[in-house]
Amino acid sequence: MNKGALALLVHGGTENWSPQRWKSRFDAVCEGRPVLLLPDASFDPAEVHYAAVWKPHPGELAAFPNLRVIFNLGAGVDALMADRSLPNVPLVRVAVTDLTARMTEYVVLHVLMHHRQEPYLRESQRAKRWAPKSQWAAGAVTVGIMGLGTLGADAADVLKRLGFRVAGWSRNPKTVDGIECFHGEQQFEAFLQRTDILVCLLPLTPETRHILNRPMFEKLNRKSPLGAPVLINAGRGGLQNEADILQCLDDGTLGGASLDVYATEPLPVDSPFWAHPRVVLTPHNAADTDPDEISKYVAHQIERFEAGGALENVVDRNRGY
Ligand code: NDP
Ligand code: OXD
Repeated sequence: MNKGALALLVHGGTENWSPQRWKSRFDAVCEGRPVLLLPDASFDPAEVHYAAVWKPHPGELAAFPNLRVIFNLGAGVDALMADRSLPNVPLVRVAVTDLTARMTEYVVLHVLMHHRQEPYLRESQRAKRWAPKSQWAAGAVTVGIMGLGTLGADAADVLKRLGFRVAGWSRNPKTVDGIECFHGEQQFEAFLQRTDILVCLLPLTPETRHILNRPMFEKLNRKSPLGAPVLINAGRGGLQNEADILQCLDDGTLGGASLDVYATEPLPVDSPFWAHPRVVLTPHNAADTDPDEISKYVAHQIERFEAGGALENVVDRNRGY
């Protein structure tokens, strides 16, 4: 019997999201199953049982009448949730140790960069100025992580082991050894008040859109050795009010920001973020999804599903993540 086809829709545009690269990895792991790279493959839409997608265009997935499962090739599903015609089949997201480790690398790199005054030290190097400022210990700084899910929890654990005080904020109550846990709107302010470096690893949902804004930046702790609080956002651009971030950097409400995600991607060339002296900018590559790892992850999930097993990491469509 023919295996139901897997349609591959990848509209990322950057090197890691080269459609051909993903197609060759899926071909290698989907033995006996046709892998159709859209939009070019010629096929009967009724053959498609599975879709593996990154930023599909709204309406694209509704074209498959026999679709059984949608696999998002990343962790965040906001682009899919915005598609009103999204077929009502299970939507699986990425939650694997490879991606988690990559994000933890990014978070640790940027927390350390601000904690160890790297922007100042690089500036001193360029000016050939031998002028070290005194350095405080990690234990003098509280890192507050918004989103204590797959990614936030791992980053919190590693930061804790580096000696930082770590607080986390989630939707539901949590208990994590060595992490001060806060949840919900009621505990948001208490979480912000003790946070010196704010790391955002939230999903973008109607509840979290523009949550990173001036009134919340003003509640962050201003009495740490850093002088002014720092923002690190690797969640989604839609979480941040970009005009507020720029104004808060300029008036000292924020001392610095590491940004990986933006309201418009690619970031337009005329964005003030590119040249801002207190912004450390990366092009949405905090944690790439690796085609080798993720094609295997999807192929295993399909095999298990066809053998009657349960899918893992299915998105709760009511919550939006
Ligand atoms: P998870 O779903 O595992 O975790 C999400 C966390 O956010 C949970 O702790 C959840 O709370 C919390 N949360 C959600 N909504 C709210 C809310 N309204 N108030 C308070 N807390 C809330 O997601 P991941 O950790 O896997 O990924 C997080 C995000 O990171 C992705 O959605 C994606 O946008 C982004 N990402 C960015 C990448 C990049 O390269 N820049 C790469 C990969 C992901 P609770 O635990 O109570 O449910
Ligand atoms: C993701 C991403 O959501 O890379 O996985 O942004």
